[in-house]
Amino acid sequence: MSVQSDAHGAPRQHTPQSLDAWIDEVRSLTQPSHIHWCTGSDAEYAALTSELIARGECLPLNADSFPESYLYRSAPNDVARVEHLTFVCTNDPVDAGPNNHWMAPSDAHQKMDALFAGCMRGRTLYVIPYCMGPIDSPLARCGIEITDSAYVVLNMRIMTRMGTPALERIRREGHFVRGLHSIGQLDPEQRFIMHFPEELSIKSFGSGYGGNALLGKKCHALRIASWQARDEGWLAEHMLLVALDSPTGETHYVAAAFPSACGKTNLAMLIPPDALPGWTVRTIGDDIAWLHPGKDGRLWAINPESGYFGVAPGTSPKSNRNAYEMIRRNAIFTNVALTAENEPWWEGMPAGTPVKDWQGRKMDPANGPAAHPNSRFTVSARQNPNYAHEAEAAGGVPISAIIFGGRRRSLAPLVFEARNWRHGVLVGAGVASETTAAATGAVGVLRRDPMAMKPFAGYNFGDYWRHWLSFDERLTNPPKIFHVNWFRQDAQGKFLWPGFSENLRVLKWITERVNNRGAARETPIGYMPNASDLDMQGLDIPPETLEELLKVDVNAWREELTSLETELSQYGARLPAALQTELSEALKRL
Ligand code: GTP
Ligand code: SPV
Ligand code: MN
Repeated sequence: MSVQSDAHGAPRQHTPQSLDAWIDEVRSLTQPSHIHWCTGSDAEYAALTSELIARGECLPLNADSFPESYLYRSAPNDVARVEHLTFVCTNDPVDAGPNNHWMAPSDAHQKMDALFAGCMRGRTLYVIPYCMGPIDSPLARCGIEITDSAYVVLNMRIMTRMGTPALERIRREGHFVRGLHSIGQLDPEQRFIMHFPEELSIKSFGSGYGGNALLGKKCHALRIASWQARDEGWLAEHMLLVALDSPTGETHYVAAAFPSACGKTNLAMLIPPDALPGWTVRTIGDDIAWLHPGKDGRLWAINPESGYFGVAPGTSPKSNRNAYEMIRRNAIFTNVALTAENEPWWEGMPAGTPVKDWQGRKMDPANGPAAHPNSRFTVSARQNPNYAHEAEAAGGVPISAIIFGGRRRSLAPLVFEARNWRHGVLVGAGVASETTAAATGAVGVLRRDPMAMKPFAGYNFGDYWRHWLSFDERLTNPPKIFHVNWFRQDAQGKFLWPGFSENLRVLKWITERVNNRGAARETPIGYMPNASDLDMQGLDIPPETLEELLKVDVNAWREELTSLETELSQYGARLPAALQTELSEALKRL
């Protein structure tokens, strides 16, 4: 049978009645033994944790050093997002675009419903009502995830505003995004993540991990929301959101889009270096931002999430003391290693010795790293010592600057500023980055990742850029757009820039540019600081290294933009002419 009841195509309004009807349909399709409506209470969280522990699916960690924290090990074949199994199912394949895998909605429903048939026999079906964004915010949107994974419930409780208040809002508003998820048999051959943006629904089968399974996150808040945002005149982006308080008492709100595992959580939680006293960085969000044009002509942003699903490896008191402190209680660790003291461990940890690797095997370096490179912590944003109270603001925060960035060992300088909004859209469209362990597949391969949204844009990139360009008209006071790269390397593979705390030096220049104070030189790729325009006090970097970081290799950039032109041409008639014009002009400047 099919859980699809009315014709595909038109976006539907979900009435409270259709919520109950949908649950009924899913129940008869999946045949669970029990149904549990999640309230989001502490008692529910505790009961589910105990159940997982009793079944041996989850381990309590050292109660003294990591109170109320747990280790979860996923299936070894299920450790990251699976882009090759992720589909956007629109009636017209062109609407999904060359940037997405596509399947006809009717075929996809048939395929998925066959997998879902009877899949919850002997299992509990959890109904998770959740709200993406502050519960009282008009910019927030609700969804319901149905899942048979208690681990998903626990994570969704941390990552979203989950439970009774969300259900009340859904009953009141009468519409929500429908997400149906089952871990199935965790068989990679029977694993698909399907999106039906025209129906505002998601079906995910066969994975229990991260963005494949926590449907509020990438599936709803990016793929489905980006589609809704296009229709309604806003943007759903893979961006951190941060408040920068300067020594002179100004606050700037900045959004930054970097691809997966390229430094969003770390930048969002930056601890200022001692050499730059008086600065404070407060975190609004670390992964996703929803941006709306305000009546004042500025762009206003909320973080739809309420927790962090952060990369564990590399997190240490040295790289980020706040992140390290934040995860020492009430945290879920997934696929990290374990010490003899029953403490979590990963590569980059300053102390401790792993005795068991991420699969629970006796530690043996021959088996590779102790923690999986995409091992993660899940923790409430409120545990961040520098949590920004503005994260609860119903109307969001006004954005001064948008930063794009990627992980590039060569070419892209430390920082440059786009000439204007339209040029900034081209800069975003040109983002390229070396692949990371956040998705399955080869790591370290340079690929195009426009706006860090390659895996997450729920529609044709051509239409997406057209939508971005339209904000030139919608915003009378648009954010300035920048590009950064913390990942330049020398011939020996050593990073040229110290990164982490020291990135504040670049953010400082960006806020000066926003205030029309910072000095810059005009280059063929945009405005760039001279070495003397960056505040480098207390940081010992050889002048020739800094020069290398701020150099524009005109020949290499010409090749870069020529290859971008070839890539953009695949969008054919959907590619906005204005973007092509912008590119031609950029090439001419080179
Ligand atoms: P997702 O959650 O996958 O979207 O990742 P993210 O963009 O939030 O990345 P995160 O901040 O977790 O960083 C990923 C990896 O990059 C970690 O191993 C960090 O240690 C490393 N990293 C972050 N910032 C920097 C930096 O400024 N310089 C260098 N060299 N490495 C960094
Ligand atoms: C990412 O890959 O960008 C993440 C992790 O933030 S996941 O939730 O798996 O998408
Ligand atoms: Mn991410």
